[in-house]
Amino acid sequence: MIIRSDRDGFVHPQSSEITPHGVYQGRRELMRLMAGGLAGAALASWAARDALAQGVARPGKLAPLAGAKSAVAGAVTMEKLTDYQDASSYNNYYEFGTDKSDPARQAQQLKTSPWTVAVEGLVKKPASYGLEDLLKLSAQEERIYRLRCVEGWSMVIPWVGYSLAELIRKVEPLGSAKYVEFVTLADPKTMPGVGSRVLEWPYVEGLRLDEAMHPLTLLAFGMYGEVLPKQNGAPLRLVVPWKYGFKSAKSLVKIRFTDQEPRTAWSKAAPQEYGFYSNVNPGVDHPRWSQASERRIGEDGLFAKKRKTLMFNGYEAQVGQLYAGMDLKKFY
Ligand SMILES: Nc1nc2c(c(=O)[nH]1)N[C@H]1C(S)=C(S)[C@@H](COP(=O)(O)O)O[C@H]1N2
Ligand SMILES: [Mo]
Repeated sequence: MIIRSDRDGFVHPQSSEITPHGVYQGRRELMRLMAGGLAGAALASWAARDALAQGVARPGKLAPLAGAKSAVAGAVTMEKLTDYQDASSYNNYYEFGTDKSDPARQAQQLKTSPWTVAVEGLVKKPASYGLEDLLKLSAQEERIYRLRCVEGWSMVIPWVGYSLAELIRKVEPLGSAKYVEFVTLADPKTMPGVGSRVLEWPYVEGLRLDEAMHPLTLLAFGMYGEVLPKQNGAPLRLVVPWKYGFKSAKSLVKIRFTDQEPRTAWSKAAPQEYGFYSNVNPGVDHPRWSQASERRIGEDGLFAKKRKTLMFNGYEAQVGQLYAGMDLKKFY
């Protein structure tokens, strides 16, 4: 099923999204920072600089992690960035509670160092990678992705990381490997949520090998020019921008190559509601609500219009071919 969202798969900003007043304020703020010699950390990345110029996002106080502007097709959008404050305080991370405000508060006890990720299963070179090795494995890029949550909201976030394909190539999957399973940390000592029965722990996600190899699939270590806040999945997470947000597993500890479709946390919890594919699809409603439109976080004023949700979250030109000939109502 091919639904053309627009001519080239690129989402063009509406003129109403460009706010001269905000730009003006942002520039004044930037000049003030530069005059005070404070611009260094704030200018860690081009997107952070851009955000500042837009008068929207405010960087936090975490270690800088900059990335070069990505050349991957579809990895950049001109849309207004979600404010850092919103992106780091309105989260889904059930290991730290089911309320959107829980993770920002409770995830601070997460211990992210030392950290290792086991890469195993059907690969020629299984290995356990320390975080430092992973950070150096490939050049860090900045990718500005829309992330669309299955619950009906979306954000635009400048992530820092590199294509998961870089790591996959290093471990050399066997011909029999067809899927990749992602397992995330489940530590009852620091994660109050893993005592609850909303989901089976650890949180598990999965991709088909070709989806995992797609250049847009990002292994992210940072956002807004800094390392990831804990509530956003520190020290590393997946970001799969054409799939509902729950595919983007946080705080990864294991990446396993298999010949069987992985059983994912959400499909185990509610198989009729959350399938393995979970592609953003305005044509397939969730059994309990429509998926045709979304609310952009930060635009939730009284008169804010909902946005139409785009096929594959607007990344159809890049990923549509992965699903050629598939019935996407069946493989939801
Ligand atoms: N380990 C883990 N990863 C997770 C989740 C979770 O509960 N646990 N929630 C998912 C869901 S439902 C969404 S929408 C995104 C939210 O990412 P954000 O909080 O950085 O916006 O993370 C995903 N990754
Ligand atoms: Mo979500």
